Amino acid sequence: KTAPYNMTWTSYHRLSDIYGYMNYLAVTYPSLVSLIDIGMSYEKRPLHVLRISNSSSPGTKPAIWIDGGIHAREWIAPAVASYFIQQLVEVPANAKLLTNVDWYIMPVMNPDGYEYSFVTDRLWRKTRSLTSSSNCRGVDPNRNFGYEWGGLGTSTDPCSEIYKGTKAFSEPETNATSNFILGKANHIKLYLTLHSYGQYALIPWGYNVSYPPDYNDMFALANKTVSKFVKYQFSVGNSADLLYAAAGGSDDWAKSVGIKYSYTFELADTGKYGFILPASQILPVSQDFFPALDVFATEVAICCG
Ligand code: PAY
Ligand code: ZN
Repeated sequence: KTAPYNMTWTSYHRLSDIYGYMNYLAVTYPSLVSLIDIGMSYEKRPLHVLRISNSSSPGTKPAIWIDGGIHAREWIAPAVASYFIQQLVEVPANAKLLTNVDWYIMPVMNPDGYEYSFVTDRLWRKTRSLTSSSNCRGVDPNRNFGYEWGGLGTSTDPCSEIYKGTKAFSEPETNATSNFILGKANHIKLYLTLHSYGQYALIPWGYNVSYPPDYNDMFALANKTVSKFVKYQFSVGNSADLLYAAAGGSDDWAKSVGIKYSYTFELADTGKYGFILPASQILPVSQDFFPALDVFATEVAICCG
């Protein structure tokens, strides 16, 4: 008997396979999973979020948000996010992760870019919206969020890889995502965005080398989390310190709207393959990371339950 979906974690999958799997789960486990359409991309692809909750009234427990695929070419991120979905929903031993928290997982925040990176340009990073330059498309979604928008590490040039867009949330993808999160801002206590590569756990602020007042709490939790990792060693620190200043990132915005824990995790590797991480590493990367979810869920239940 073959599965009624095409998803695996041994190769990278097109959007239709990832969405097909999310849809399958929503139909198969209606008491646990809801497929939420939060809007449309520039090219009119649906923006799918999966809510995983064993609660009869979701919204009463604290929640954890995880997204991937803000950047098109970082294929490991949607693969890992969809692995988390699979583990949380389909592995009974992981049901304990649903006891104290609800999960919102958006594996592909930038579906137009993701598809474009399969079909046309493997190293595409941005969205696919038209710009004022007829030769250059797309905005860097991770420079398009509305906190300190347009600051350091951003560009006004539509041809730049770090083009910030014409205004904060100019992109339908960042606009829909931020509106959805804002609507749940009382419940979401941890925001995690998956990128690659570098093996870093990055902590706000990213717009400048400066630290939120509860930076130490964020640092302690990130450290506890990465100490679970066996195969892939991560460095933990402030974004602007460890990498570079970059304003308009989703993590800064999430922190700015009051989500206590907000992180950008740069997944494997440290540069050998970079964005072109072999599919044979999807499972090792995902399995190494998965125990982090328990660390996060435990802390969120304590801090904010
Ligand atoms: O929080 O400072 C932050 C985000 C930094 C990321 C960004 O530039 O948006 C870092 C890059 C990313 O994942 O997009 C790192 C990769 C390797 C890149 O494209 O340079
Ligand atoms: Zn990225």
